[in-house]
Amino acid sequence: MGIVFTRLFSSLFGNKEARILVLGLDNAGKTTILYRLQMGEVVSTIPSGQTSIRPYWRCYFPNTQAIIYVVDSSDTDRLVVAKEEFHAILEEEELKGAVVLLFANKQDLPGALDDAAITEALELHKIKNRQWSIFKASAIKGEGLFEGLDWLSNTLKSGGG
Ligand SMILES: Nc1nc2c(ncn2[C@@H]2O[C@H](COP(=O)(O)OP(=O)(O)OP(=O)(O)O)[C@@H](O)[C@H]2O)c(=O)[nH]1
Ligand SMILES: [Mg+2]
Repeated sequence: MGIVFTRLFSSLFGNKEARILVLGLDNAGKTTILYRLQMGEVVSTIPSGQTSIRPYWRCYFPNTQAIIYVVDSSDTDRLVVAKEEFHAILEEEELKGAVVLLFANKQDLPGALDDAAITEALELHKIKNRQWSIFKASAIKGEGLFEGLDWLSNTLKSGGG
């Protein structure tokens, strides 16, 4: 699981700062998405695969308004792990108020599952008391990313997060 913390200063967010965590298994496409979006300033990046340092992530959790969770939709072998990591994040006390945007990334790859299939695999119907949405995306092609961010900015503007 890799994690990236970013602050967005953007007209999308009404020129207000939004504190956003970008999470997902290693290789999901987090860095590619942030690069594509030319997202503000990346505050801090923690490399993937270091489960031992996970407790230290918590210092980044306070005041997070939104979580962007990135899934490699073609990596069907690891969807169970992606699901478990996702639900563990939602359990974090300090992230209880955060809005969740999911990207079903790598839609350009053959065999990629669509948003409905990822919704099922990640058991998103179990999400309670939280605004969330999932978007198909291809970070490589630049598809679906702005649709997702648009939803996120509207949701934050209307008081979510
Ligand atoms: N085909 C395809 N490849 C993608 C897409 N998004 C990312 N990739 C590729 O997947 C690999 C991993 O992408 P990264 O953005 O580095 O993934 P990450 O989530 O930042 O990975 P870690 O930093 O290891 O946690 C790279 O080779 C990317 O080029 C996509 O939409 N389609
Ligand atoms: Mg990365």
